[in-house]
Amino acid sequence: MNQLPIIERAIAHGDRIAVRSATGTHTFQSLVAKSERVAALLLGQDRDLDEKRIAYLVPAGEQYIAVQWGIWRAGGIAIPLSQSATEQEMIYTLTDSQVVAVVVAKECADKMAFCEDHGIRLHQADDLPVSSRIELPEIDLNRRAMILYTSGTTNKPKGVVTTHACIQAQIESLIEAWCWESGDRIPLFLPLHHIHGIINVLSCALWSGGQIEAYPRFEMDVILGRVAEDAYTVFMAVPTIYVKMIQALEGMERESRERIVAGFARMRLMISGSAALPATIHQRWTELTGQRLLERYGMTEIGMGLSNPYEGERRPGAVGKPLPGVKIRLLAESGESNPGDGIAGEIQVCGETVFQEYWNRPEATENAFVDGWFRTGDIAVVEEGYFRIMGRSSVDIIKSGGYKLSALEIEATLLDHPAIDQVAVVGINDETWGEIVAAAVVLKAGEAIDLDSLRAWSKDRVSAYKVPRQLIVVDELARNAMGKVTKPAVKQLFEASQESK
Ligand code: MLC
Ligand code: AMP
Repeated sequence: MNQLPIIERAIAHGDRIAVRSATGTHTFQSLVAKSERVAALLLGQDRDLDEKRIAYLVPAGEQYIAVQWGIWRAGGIAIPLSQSATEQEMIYTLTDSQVVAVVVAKECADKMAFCEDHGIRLHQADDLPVSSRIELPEIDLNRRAMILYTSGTTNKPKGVVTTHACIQAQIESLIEAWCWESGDRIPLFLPLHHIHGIINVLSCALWSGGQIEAYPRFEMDVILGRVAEDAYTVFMAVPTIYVKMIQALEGMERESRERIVAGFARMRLMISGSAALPATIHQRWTELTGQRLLERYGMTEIGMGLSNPYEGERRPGAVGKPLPGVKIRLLAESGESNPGDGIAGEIQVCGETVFQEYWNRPEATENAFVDGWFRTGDIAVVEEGYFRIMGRSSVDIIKSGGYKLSALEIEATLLDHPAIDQVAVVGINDETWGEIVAAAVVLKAGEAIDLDSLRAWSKDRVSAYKVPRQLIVVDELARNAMGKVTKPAVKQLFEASQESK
């Protein structure tokens, strides 16, 4: 029978090692076999899941891959859940996507115990049927494969739907551009509910027959130790991780630093993306390791769009040119398409790598496109042939540690706080995190609040990276003529308070 291309390739990679993790080493063959057992578990007596949504909470490693592939092979849509999501956030994702079943690893089982109360079937990833030879459905590549939840300019995150064909196009574009090969070895420490970890690291490595070393989170000391042992040929991270590694290397005694730096220097490729890499960090990394970081630009809805070249100039502060198979235009405010060097416009994208739709939101999907081009909301210019990102058209989108956050979603949560009457959330610049979440609040009469108590209260309601890091209490929030809070004025409040410190 015809298999999905990712499975066909894994079968061909056979007994090569695909994953190293705390549970040992695992071959491609064993991943394929295990994914068949996951498919058998999910199918039960059915012949095809027919695009039913199956969510999963499984740490990075062979089990994660087997579950993702198993859902696909059974004909389901895979929805990876965030390890750091709160119960409220999980319930939102599961309800919005109308999930029918959740697959959970033993170590995450407690977090999903609430499923029973919501009528959602819970499967244990460690409890797979022994026999595996079942008839699996043939999967058309135009069927939906995955939904990733992403924040935007609306209050709640939206589900970004990609098909098997779209995922394949995203992977093949990167394999070509970055010259992935079967001898590659890469550490995987980014969260596996976002495109950076899932496509750029996990899927590209497995597609090419390379090897992943999986970590549940960014375990810097262990990973730097492995760098010194030449464990990796490729490295991909968000800018915050490069900042943290620079701080760690600078604080180290010389001998250890030199061993690690030599390991970095020998890698064939180091990439940064998901948020702007400050030119100063780009330069400092080169000074320390001799590596010229390759910065690229992407988005959940489009996969990767722009990239500095594998061969040739990797320009600090710029994100390069369109990747293979990706069509990009800049739409200037004047309505002119590709207005010419130095004139800003919105990045718009079309091609096979672009997502299909927002799950169950036809209106949002329609608004996201103009004449077939997806509107990213990111503003850029072209300078001497390279794109440079200037910022976003919405102040309500915050990028912190590589995570995209909606100021509106955080505001809606903070409004439930008993002391808060009005609130405005903004992202303010931060050397390590890119931006951090800052909240300006107007209190209800007679109430008081401080940052520590607000953080403690928020932690149970939103993921840790959405918790406010700065707080200002004001008598009123500056508003424009339409009565809307002016966020630039709120940002200025925080900037002024930082300067006065
Ligand atoms: C955590 N902390 C923060 C924070 N996150 N402080 C400010 N802002 C934030 N965003 C605090 C914690 O509360 C804690 O404080 C301390 O920092 C350490 O927390 P941690 O969770 O242990 O940090 P760490 O594990 O080092 O995580 C940092 C990170 C992680 C950078 C590894 O944030 C991460 O994995 N980010 C990647 C996200 C990603 O993959 N994005 C891609 C999206 S796809 P205390 O006081 O308790 O010590 C996309 C498209 C594309 O964007 O183009 O790729
Ligand atoms: P997400 O919605 O989480 O996929 O995040 C996508 C957003 O991350 C983009 O719309 C950009 O705003 C931002 N982004 C990704 N890569 C870069 C980069 N290299 N420079 C600046 N911003 C980036």
